[in-house]
Amino acid sequence: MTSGSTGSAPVNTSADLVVVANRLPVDLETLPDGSDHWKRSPGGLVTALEPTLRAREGAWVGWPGVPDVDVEPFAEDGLSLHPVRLSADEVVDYYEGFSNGTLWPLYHDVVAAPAFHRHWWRAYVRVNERFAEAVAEVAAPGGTVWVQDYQLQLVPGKLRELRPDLKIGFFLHIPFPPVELFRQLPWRTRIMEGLLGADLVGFHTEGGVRNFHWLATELAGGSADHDDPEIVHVGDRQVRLGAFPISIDSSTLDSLARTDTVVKRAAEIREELGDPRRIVLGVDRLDYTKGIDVRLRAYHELLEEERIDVDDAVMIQLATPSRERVDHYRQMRDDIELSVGRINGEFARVGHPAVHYLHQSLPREELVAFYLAADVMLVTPLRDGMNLVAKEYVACRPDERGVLVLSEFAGAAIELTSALLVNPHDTDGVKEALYAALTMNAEEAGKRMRTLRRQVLDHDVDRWARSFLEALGVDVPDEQGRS
Ligand code: ADQ
Repeated sequence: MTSGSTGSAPVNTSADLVVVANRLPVDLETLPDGSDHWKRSPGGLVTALEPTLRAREGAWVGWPGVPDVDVEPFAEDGLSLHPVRLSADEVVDYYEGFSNGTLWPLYHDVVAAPAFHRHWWRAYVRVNERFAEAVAEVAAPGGTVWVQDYQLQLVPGKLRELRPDLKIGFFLHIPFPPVELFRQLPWRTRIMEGLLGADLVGFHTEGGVRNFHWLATELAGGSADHDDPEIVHVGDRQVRLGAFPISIDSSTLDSLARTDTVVKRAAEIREELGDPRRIVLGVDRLDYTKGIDVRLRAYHELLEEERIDVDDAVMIQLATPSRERVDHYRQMRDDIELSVGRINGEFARVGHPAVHYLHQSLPREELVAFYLAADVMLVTPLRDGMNLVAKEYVACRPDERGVLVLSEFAGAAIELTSALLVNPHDTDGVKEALYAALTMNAEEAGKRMRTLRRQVLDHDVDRWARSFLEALGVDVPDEQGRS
C-alpha cells in the first residue's frame, strides 16, 4: 500500500520489511543558499540491505541527523524513508549521553568510564518508544522488522507490545559486554527485557551470544533450552540467539583496487611521501576504543630505538572526525594530536614527517588507494565489535601484498587468523609485531594475504544480511531475484 510523499515516488506505508536504525541512510543537509537537500550516507549497512529492501518495497525508519526538524516520509531511490524527530535536548541526552556516554564505553570493556545519569536514561526510553511507534505505523500485518544497534535496545520490547503480529530481529554492531560489566548498568533488566522482545538477537561473535544467554536466564527471567544453547524461553515465546559476523562489499572493493585510476593513485601517494621503503597505515573513526594511541606509542619506540628511521618508513593515520561534542572524544583528539606533534618534533626532518595525520574523512576511491599503497596496516582497537577497516584492507589487496597487524580484541580477529594478531595492551608485543610486519619477506606476506582474502571474499556483507534474515525466517531472493 502506498501513499503520497514529498518526493516524486510513492511512499510505502505498509511495508513487509522494515529496517530501523538510529540514522536514516541519508542525511539532511542545508546548502549555503539555505535550501535543504538529502545526501546519501554510503554506509555498509545500506549497501547490504538495499537489494532486499528494494525487492520487498521495504522501509527504513531513522533520524535524519538534524535536531528539531519535522520531515514527512519520502521515497529515495526506491526506498521508503520514515524520519523520526529528535529535539536538540534528546540528541544531547539520548544520543550523545546514554548511547555514547553510557552504553558505548560500558559495552567496550569500560576502556573509558561510563557515566550513569537518570535523565539520560529517561530520554533513551522516550526516544526508543518513539522509534517503536514509528515502526508500528509502517510495518505491514505479519511483516518483519530488523532493529539495528545499541541506540535502540528497547525497541524490540516496545514494538512487541504494540504489534505482537510482527517478526522482530535485532542486531548489535558493537560487542555485547562481559556479564560483570553489564551488571553495572542500573537499568540492566529493562535493557534485557527490551532485547528479549525480539525473535532473533544477533551478535558478531559467539562470546556475545554466551554473555547474553547468561544474563537472559539469570537476570531477566528467561529459561535455557535443554537442547539448544542458542535458544532462550521467555514466557510462551522463544528467542533465538546467534553469531552473525558482519562483513563488507568485498568484490566491489576488490574491483575498485584493480582499476587503473586507483593503481595509479596508490603509486602517486608513495611518490608524494618521498618513496619510503615502507608505508604504515591506520584508518579509523577517531574513537578512544580504536587504540590509535597504542600504535603511535609502538611507532615512537621503534624510532627511539633506531630500529626504523624516517628515510625508511612513514606512518599515516587517517582519522574520521567523530562525536566531537562528547567529552571523552575531545580529550582523546587532543592527546593524539599531542603525540603526533611530539613524534614529529623529535624525529621528522624538513619535508619528511615521521607521522602524517589527517583528521578528515576521505572519498572511497582515495581510501582504497591508501589501502593499496600501505605495506603494513595497523588495526589495534582495545575492543571492537568487528572492525571493517581490517576487512577492507584485505579486500583492497588483489596484488596479495601487504601485512595486516590486528588486535585480538576486534571481532575480526576470529576470522582473520592469518593476520599478525596482537594484544593492544602489550606495547612491546605491538612493537614487535609491527617490526615483524615491516621486515616480513614477500613469500610469507603473500601466503598470509591469500588466506585472508579467501575468507573476506567468500564472506561478504550480502552473505551476512542473508544469513540473518534467513535465521529470522525471511525468504531472501538471490541476485537473479529467485527465492
Ligand atoms: P565503527 O566503529 O564505525 O563501526 P568500523 O567497522 O571500522 O568501525 O567501520 C569504520 C568505517 O569508516 C569503515 O568502513 C572505514 O572505511 C570508514 N572510515 C574510517 N576512517 C575513514 C576515513 N578517514 N575516511 C573515510 N572512511 C573512513 C561499528 C562497530 C564496528 C563494526 C561496525 C559494523 O564499532 O566494530 O565493525 O559498526 O558492524
